[in-house]
Amino acid sequence: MTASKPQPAALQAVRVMGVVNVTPDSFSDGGRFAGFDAALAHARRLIADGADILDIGGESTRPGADPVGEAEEIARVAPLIAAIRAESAIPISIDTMKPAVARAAVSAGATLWNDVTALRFAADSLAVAAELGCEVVLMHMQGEPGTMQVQPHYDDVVAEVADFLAARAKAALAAGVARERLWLDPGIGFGKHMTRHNLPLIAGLDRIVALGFPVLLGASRKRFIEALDGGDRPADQRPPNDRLGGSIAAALAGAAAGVAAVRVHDVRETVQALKVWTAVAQAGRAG
Ligand code: HH2
Repeated sequence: MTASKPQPAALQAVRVMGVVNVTPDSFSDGGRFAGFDAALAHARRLIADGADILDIGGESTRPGADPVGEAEEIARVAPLIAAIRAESAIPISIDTMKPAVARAAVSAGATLWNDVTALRFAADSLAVAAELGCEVVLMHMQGEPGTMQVQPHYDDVVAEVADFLAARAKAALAAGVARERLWLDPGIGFGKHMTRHNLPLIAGLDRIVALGFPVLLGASRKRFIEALDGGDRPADQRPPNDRLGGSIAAALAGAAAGVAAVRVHDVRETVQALKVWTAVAQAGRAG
């Protein structure tokens, strides 16, 4: 009699979150979808391309971006969320630090609050998240968006990011956010040296996954890719939308580490890459 082969745990499907920036100045697609019609058309495109979640943002987080007032940010995102919700059941996430914007977005149909400040921006962020009852992404950032890339420092980047995220999850739970509604995100590019911090973080994603919450990875089109593949081209010939290969490589590294979702600009290509990666991984397990 042969011993039965141990059955590996089933592979978890990685969800694809498509980015819809309704901003004039986002780092990779600023201005392209700033108007309502263009943004709605882009959202439809991402749904058709296979997105599992849409992340709607009305304020850029890149260093040097113009701050946006609450009313303006709501005017950018709420009608768009309502229009998408009217025609699709796709989960919608709101990318904002402001509780009032999250509140308006949830009223319009969003079910996830993606906060790059991990509910630290306003005194009532934690309480509003608990009250809204939506899912929440807690993201790690060292410093503030305007200055975060000025000499970020860590002794052990993976340990420090993991400790921060665990502490913020504890704070959210204590404030009344349900455990099953929490996500964690290491915040690639947010107060991180392009290669010295972002690469070990991607390599160490399994330690963030081990905290026991779904993990979101946002590496799409970020500058560390250009740091690895800038070549000799002058800066004006290295646009962020020339980082597709690197973005997909990072998404697959996330899949291998067990992340629950990847936040990407290029949905179609990422969906295809994940399908092939998953099929190969499954074939390897079955064989
Ligand atoms: N990255 C950006 C914005 N929001 N949210 C999470 N949870 N994780 C990320 O990595 C993340 C995020 C930056 O990308 P983008 O939206 O394209 O640019 P901008 O902030 O300039 O609008």
